[in-house]
Amino acid sequence: MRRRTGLILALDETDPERAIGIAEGASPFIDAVKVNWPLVLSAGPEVITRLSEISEVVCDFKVADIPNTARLIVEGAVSRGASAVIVHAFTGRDSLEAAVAAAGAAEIYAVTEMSHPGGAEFTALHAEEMAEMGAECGVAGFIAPATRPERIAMIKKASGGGKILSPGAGEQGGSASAAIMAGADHVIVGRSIYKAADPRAAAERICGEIRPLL
Ligand code: NUP
Repeated sequence: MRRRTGLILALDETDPERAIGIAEGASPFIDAVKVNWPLVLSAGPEVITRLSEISEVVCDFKVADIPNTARLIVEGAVSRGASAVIVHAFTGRDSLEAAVAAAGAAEIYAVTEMSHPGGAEFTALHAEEMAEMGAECGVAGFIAPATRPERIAMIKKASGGGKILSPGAGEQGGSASAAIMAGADHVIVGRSIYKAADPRAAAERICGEIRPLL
């Protein structure tokens, strides 16, 4: 994924036409749109292709499955136009390797620990090992929490400098600029943009906040 603005829009808006409109308005200020199950379940997987005509698309499917199923999901996302797919690292080396092989020229990002408080309960205890293992499997990078910026620095270091996409700024309490300063390459922001009265202006404001820090 190219870094131009440092901002990824998490498009969890479930009205398909509204979602497309928000992506179009925000497109000058974002590096990619991230789609998750809420939008894909309401709009159908074709929304991936439609959005890929506006911006790069990251499919946040948090794949957590056996290698064969991981391969099928990644192939389905990439064939519809995704530039990147998010998988869980806790599934282990064989599933990660299958995802990376299935992605071809697209990128795989692995979740080591999630940004919500529950993310610190179990997965954070093994995040460092998962980052080392993910780097050995050839993932492009990791998802690390803007709610705990010190963990961004730790995951980046443990992975040997892998790219970091960081959710948790805004509604979850984290700060986009603190995440970038801790080593995130891109911040992922959802509700603070798509629920704003003027989503385009919200994207422009966050972009203006982080761009000077890149
Ligand atoms: O650890 C994670 N935290 C997180 O919030 C991993 C994620 N993929 N996400 C996703 O990022 C979450 O599912 C949502 O799509 C987005 C954050 O949205 P918001 O809290 O900015 O609205």
